Amino acid sequence: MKTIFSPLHARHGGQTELIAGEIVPGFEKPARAEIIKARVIEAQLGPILAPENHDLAAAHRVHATDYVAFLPTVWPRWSAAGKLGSAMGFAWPTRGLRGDVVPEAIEAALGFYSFDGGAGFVAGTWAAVKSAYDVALTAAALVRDGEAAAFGLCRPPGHHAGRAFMGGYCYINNAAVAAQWLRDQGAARIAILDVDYHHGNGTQEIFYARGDVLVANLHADPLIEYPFFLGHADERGIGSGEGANHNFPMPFGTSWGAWSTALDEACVRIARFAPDVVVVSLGVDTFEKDPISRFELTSADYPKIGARIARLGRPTLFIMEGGYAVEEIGINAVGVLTGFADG
Ligand code: FKS
Ligand code: ZN
Repeated sequence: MKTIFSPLHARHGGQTELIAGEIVPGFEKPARAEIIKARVIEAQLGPILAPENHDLAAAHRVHATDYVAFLPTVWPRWSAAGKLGSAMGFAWPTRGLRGDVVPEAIEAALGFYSFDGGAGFVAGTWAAVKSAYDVALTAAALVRDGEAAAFGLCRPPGHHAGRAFMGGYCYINNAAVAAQWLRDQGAARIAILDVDYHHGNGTQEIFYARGDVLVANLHADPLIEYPFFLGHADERGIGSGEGANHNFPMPFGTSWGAWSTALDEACVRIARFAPDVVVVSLGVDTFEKDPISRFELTSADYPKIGARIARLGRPTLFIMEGGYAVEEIGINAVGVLTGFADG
């Protein structure tokens, strides 16, 4: 399996986040992608290739025009306003406030285009976000051209980013961009299987009214876990998308037994949908030692995930999402891929 990787991801680094009232170094850090890349080499998964440069047309297919235009302007505007730390919003247009007027002040515009303060910008953030977009599209092109599978080693991740908002370490929804691009390249049906610990609220929102893109999400119950405001089992899609959204919320402490039962059920529904391509939002923050998550998967479980996905027998595009146990992130993420390749 080929991996697409860009060193530009590392331009997004040193950002901070707010956890339990304290400003801490971001968990979503450059070492994550570097360690996965090193493991791809060590495990001899296959060649590592640089992405091709793409214009933003494919981003406009899933994101709002004004939102896409906003992203590259954030850091220049923030630093021009004399602000020094990570750029992020701190006021959001919730119920009862105007959600239709974009404020002029950059910190307010950031709030307008976010659902939380979890997607901060530093000077190199846009360059990294754009590189992850290029990585996803270049990996998608390999699958379009007939590869059985490809790995887009995207960083930053994407599945919390919606049509017009960032959040949860995510800016552009790499998996959604790739899925829509594959549709535009002639695929009739795409299934997105999101195995990250957190619900992929952005992906769900983008495709919620669509019958041509099935979205299946395995995640911690939003009643008790981030992103909290989406991901319940009764969210099944609307209009022609009715029945094409599948959520599998699970309690803290979930380990392979219950998790794999949900994976099986998601795969049965995907097989019934008969997609031309399966896009996997690959998060490995389901790991027992993940510092911000509360599932109990072990390193031995990840190859079994890959093997189950391989049984679908469909061209498969893996897009990297979360995973914060940096020491084991390479073993776990690449474990899924070798499990797929051997499966
Ligand atoms: C609450 C802290 C919430 C935000 C967690 C973001 C998770 C991101 C992710 C992604 F794949 F996008 F990277 N922190 N105590 O893992 O879903
Ligand atoms: Zn996650």
